[in-house]
Amino acid sequence: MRLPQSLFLLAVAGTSARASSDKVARPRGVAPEFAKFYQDTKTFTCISNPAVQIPYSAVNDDFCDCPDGSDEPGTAACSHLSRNSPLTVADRPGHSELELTLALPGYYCKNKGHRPSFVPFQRVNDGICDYELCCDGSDEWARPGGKKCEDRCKEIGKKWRKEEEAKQKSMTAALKKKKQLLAEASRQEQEIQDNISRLEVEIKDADAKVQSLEANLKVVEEQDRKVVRTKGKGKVNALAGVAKARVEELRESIVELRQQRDETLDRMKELEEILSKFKIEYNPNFNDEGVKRAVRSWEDYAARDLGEIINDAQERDFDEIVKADDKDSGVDWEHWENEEDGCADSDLVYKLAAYLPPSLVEFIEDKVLAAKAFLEDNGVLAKPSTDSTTESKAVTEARDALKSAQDSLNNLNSKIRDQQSDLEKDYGTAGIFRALKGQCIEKDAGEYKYEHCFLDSTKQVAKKGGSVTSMGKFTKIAMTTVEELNEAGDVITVEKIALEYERGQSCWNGPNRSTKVVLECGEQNEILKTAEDEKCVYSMLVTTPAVCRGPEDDVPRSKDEL
Ligand code: MAN
Repeated sequence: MRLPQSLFLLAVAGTSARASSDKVARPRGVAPEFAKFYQDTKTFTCISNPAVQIPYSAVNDDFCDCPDGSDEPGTAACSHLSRNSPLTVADRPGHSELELTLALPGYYCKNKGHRPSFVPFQRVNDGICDYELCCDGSDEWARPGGKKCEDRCKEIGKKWRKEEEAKQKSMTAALKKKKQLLAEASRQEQEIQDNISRLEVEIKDADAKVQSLEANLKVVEEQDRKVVRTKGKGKVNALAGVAKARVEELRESIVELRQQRDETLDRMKELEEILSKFKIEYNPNFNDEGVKRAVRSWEDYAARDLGEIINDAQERDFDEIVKADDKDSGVDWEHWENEEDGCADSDLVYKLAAYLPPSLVEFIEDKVLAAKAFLEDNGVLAKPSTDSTTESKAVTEARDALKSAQDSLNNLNSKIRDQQSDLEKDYGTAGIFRALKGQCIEKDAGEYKYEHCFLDSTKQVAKKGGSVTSMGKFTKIAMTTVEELNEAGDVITVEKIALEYERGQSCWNGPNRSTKVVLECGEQNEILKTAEDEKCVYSMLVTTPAVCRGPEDDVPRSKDEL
């Protein structure tokens, strides 16, 4: 149910005031609060123009005498005058603005059994029963054309009171919900403030941890540099390792090749024996050209001096090479595997230290290290490579620990920034929309279903196929004006709170979609209607208890709240 901000249409004089005024007979159409102007029964003084006086008999004589229309409270004779906005002087030369404005709000209907109300003067005796404003039918007192408007105030009043009661009930429920929203919003805000306080403590600790780990890394790196100098094993050792493996591989290949060679020689010998036997045993008288050719080839082969296939000296060399023992094979791997690298940058110190008494070595070493660090920090000497392959496990671990502490510090800083910026965001009066943020409501309309998620997004979902189109992302809370009909049926301009959503899906040949969600007081969060005011520019009318105004909202706000 939609609730008007003010449940009363008109400010009507209280009963006691009316009772006292009623003692003096009021002319037709005069409200109790204006009765005092009509007490002189001889002369009538125009209300806004006291200089104009007319005989009392000219009141309600259906002729407009007063410039403010006050002499015709019960007829339409002065209805040409403006009720709300004064006519300009240009419209009626010779008259001031004030003179052309009606002094009375309209024709007063007593509406006994309901509530009194004013009818615009032009509707008096116009032949139409204006029951919504004048339920007693008194606006048609002259019965133009025989028109009689019966008094319907009893039934209309009863219906109105019932509706009013329902509205009051709904308003009470809405204000209760608003109170809950305010409580929730303040709880959420408190939670953010608590988060910030907690994060501040965590950041302090994390910062201290980072500093201590930075110092620790420096110390470990320094120690590592000393250790490298004293235990330096580097590329030579790595090379010795590779060479040893390669030599081992070659040795195995030689053993295998010798074995294959010996097997081949045995087979060759066997074949030569077969052929020698064949040469002796074949029958030369048997005139077989192929056999004769084979025998000749064999004789040529046998006549050739092929020399020793296996050379003894070479064999001895092979025997030496294939010996598995490192020392016997001539290479002292152990020596190379423990060899220090060539001249490191700090080795000079050690070379120098070799000539100094041991008590001075440490002193000199520290001085040299300090000088070297100074030169490195000032870019005179290149800093030693931090390549993980050359740094110790302790340095890697210290560096990793520092990195992970820095990461968690950055993470905490980004969390606190998020929370702080959330606190600075506009969530409406008393931050009430914080409690609604992310809550979604939807409504079917034609081929689409429209969705509104408070302070987040608006969407258009096609019922056929279900494709979702973004109608905008939340940008801000703003005030907007809308035109409405009041209970008297007049168009009035009212200010409302609106939630604005922009940069939605781009529209073919048009702008990016955007939505203005106009909020109204209501018991439920509900989309009343959605309209596409221009191509891809949408508006939604949404009710929510968050914008209902209770009695406390009319109390002037303190300086702090403004
Ligand atoms: C879709 C919908 C409409 C919109 C057109 C623009 O059909 O989003 O609301 O007007 O696209 O092309």
